[in-house]
Amino acid sequence: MKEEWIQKAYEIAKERYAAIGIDTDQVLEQLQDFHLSMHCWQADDVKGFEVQAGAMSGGIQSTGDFPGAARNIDELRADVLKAKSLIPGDHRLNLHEIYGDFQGKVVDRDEVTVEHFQSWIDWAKENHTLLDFNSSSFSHPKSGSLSLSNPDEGIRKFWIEHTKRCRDIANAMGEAQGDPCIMNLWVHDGCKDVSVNHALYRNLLKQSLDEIFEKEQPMMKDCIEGKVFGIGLESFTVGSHDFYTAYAAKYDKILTIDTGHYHPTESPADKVSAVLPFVKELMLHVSRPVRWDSDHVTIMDDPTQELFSEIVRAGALDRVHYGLDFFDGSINRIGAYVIGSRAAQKCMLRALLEPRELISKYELAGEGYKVLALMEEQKAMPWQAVYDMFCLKNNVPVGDAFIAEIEKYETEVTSKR
Ligand code: RNT
Ligand code: ZN
Repeated sequence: MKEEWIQKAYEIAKERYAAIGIDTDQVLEQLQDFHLSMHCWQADDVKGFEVQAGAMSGGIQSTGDFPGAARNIDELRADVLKAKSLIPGDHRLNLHEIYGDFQGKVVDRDEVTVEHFQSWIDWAKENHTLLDFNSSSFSHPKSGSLSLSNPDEGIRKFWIEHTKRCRDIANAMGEAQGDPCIMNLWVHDGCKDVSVNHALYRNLLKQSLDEIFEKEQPMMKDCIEGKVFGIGLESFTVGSHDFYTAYAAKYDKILTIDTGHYHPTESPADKVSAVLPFVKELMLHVSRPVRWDSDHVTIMDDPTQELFSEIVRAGALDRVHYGLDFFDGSINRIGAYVIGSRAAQKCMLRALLEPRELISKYELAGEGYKVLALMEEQKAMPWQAVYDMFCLKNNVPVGDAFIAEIEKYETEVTSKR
């Protein structure tokens, strides 16, 4: 697209937004300060680099076998950098423990140390990227149905040890980068069928968490993620949304909201203002559930828009961490990163461009139709011209021009794997 057109369209958009009290130049600055935490696991369908890796388990599943998945750490790093080069702005990288640099050695989950992540820390520094982290309780012979809530003390202790070590690693990453590393804890624990031991499992999970969080770790932050159910664990989830909301509120943890982890008609966006009076910060796992927690690539759909709008409306921009969590193995994976990340950004941009003050004034004055009218008008405002300008300013392809770049990378790199 011609630069001149982008400039012209932006100037017109700027005037249109100014007329409703929105300064687009200022919004562009805010968007520059909006950092996604890109999940490393879209590049290889959540496989990771453990030498002893087995089949995927733990209630999650990646479907599709599009050629070109990253097979090792170098390929994954190259893919992430390629994706980043097509996404405007600076973004963090979110690693799972199974993506350590194990150097061809079997390192069990209760043996992992920061040395297995030193090359990531160095890579991140070289590439001006901040790291986030996750403990990994799935896809392991000891995953079973229950990990941190397992009545078998040996198994429980194994996962407690793993998670404690992960916190040490996250803290070391935070120290190295001079910015707290956000570590997410999600365990799949649950029951396939009816059970009379819900309380037992939840008490055990609480005890395990208490032990895990005992150690002060100043350069990392803990977040905890619940869900409705996992595959093969359909009847009961130990770490439900209620469980973790209560835990986060009581023990001052970050609550993770994964957009695929609620009942189909439940609104993740509505959680934002409901929990913010009680928890200091939120972590998002932006995804797209299609009929179940399918983790399709994020698009600009209504639930995603509403989620970002609710954060901006709540004045909570600085209390939220913006993780992505989709993994589609059926399409070009770099394409998946770029589409999903850009969609999340566009939703944030539209949220920032909303004339909140004006709409709120009408709402508080009881002028309901004006509220509705303005909300409807926003849908057709020229936000796209503002996003194009953002891409131009950040030196990344504008509009669908990224397709050609991905095609080239596919021909030259991923199709040869
Ligand atoms: C699973 C959770 C969890 C994982 C990643 C891989 O339902 O959403 O966040 O997707 O940790
Ligand atoms: Zn998630």
